Amino acid sequence: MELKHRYILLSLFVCVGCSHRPSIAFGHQDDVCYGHEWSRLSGDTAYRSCIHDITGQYPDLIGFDLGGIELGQARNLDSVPFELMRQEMIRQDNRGGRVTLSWHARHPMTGGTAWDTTACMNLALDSTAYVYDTLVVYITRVAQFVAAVQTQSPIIFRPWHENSGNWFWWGRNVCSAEQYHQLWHLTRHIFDQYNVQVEWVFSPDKLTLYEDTPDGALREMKEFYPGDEYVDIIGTDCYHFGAEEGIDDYLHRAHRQLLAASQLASIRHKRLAFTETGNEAIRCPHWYTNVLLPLCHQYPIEYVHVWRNAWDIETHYYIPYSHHPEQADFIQFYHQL
Ligand code: BMA
Repeated sequence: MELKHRYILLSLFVCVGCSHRPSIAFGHQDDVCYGHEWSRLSGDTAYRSCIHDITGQYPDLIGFDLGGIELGQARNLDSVPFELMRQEMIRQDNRGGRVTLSWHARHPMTGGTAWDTTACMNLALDSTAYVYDTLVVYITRVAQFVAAVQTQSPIIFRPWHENSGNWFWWGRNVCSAEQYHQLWHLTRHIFDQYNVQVEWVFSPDKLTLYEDTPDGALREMKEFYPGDEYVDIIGTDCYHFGAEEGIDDYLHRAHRQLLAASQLASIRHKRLAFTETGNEAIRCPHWYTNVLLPLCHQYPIEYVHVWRNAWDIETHYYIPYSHHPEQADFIQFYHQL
């Protein structure tokens, strides 16, 4: 079936092809690379899309992750070949869809993964230290990759995400607000050198540094916000853990974070998005229509993005696959979003 899509243009989603799709775009990570129990990663499988499998439409937005490109690897941390990623970015753009890139970057000091929080940022950001050169090389490789992909719509680039958590080496426990700003400024500086035009997204996760009030959440958002000239879209990442018993906790965090993000976006005249969410294995029945849909309709978000359907981890999926019990609920959500 032909693509019905929407895309962001001058801060607005413009409806193309008379889609009956609603006004918030829906994104899915690695959507056309693999899905639950299938993959195109070895290069010999027919074209396929998780979203298309269940809706008959290609996704408005596809997310890819650059983790591994900084080392010059041919595949990312989830085995997606960068050449396949490049081709799919172009194909998505040609369909009129949008692309968002995240980056689970390796640690420039320890050589560990993005989740290595053993060292803090002092040396990485000290331009006289050798690790600074490593960080510059890492960012340069990302800039070169993005520069080489010529798209009509700008790529939505979401670096240094979930910084308010304590799980990444750019996270709050090992990277101060000042260092976090420096990291963004360096990234932007290198992108500018290569004349890479992207839409920059700032997307913290939980906001627990200050008191559990709207003011506390906004204060933390503001403190780590890299600055108006570095950001186009303000968003947040927030996951629902478990089944029904997790609803209250999820809604509490999601409202807290989306409210802070929307307030900051409004103050700074930026766009708003729900940059990552999901309920792994959709353990909560009717999660899409009962939990996510009302949430999305309460904030002026441009898009909502959910994580990947892994081909090799039985329970690591975020949208239903064909004949999954939640398929009908998802389709209803998809058309009402
Ligand atoms: C995580 C999981 C991991 C994956 C990483 C980067 O949330 O999906 O399996 O390696 O994202 O995509």
